[in-house]
Amino acid sequence: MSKTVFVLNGPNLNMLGKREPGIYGGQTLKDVEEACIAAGRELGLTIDFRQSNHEGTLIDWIHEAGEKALGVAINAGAYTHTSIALHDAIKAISVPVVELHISNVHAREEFRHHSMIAPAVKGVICGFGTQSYILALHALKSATA
Ligand code: CA2
Repeated sequence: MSKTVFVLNGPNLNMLGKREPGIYGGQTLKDVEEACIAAGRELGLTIDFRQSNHEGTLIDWIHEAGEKALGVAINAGAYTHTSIALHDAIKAISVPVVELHISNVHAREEFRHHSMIAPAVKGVICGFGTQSYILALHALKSATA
């Protein structure tokens, strides 16, 4: 059985650590990737970490994960709040998907309070800074044990 977990990142997350450190912290996406790989090693998971600014690419990767991954942790960025297509892609695969956010979206603007993908995922983690990624990996590990 595959031990690979896809960690997918949506639009603008390539800017992490370069802008808005007050909201998203000072770590770059590369730092987050390294932390996920290290946590994955502890959990016995291989991490396939990716980022795209394009909705269709994220959808292709979700389909790919459905074929070859144990599960998916996804920070869909602003597509979280808009994308029926991402919702449908998650519904189309049978491996568990954990939605995650660095910030507490519920403590921010009203338009961030609703997630289009939340009804399609196993569970949601938000508000723990970049530690949300590590918590999502732990959640996936227990969801697949
Ligand atoms: O808190 C999160 O992880 C979000 O998914 C981040 C998204 C936002 O649209 C969601 O509502 C919550 C934004 C990602 C953009 O990241 C940036 C990082 C640094 C500078 C600019 C953007």
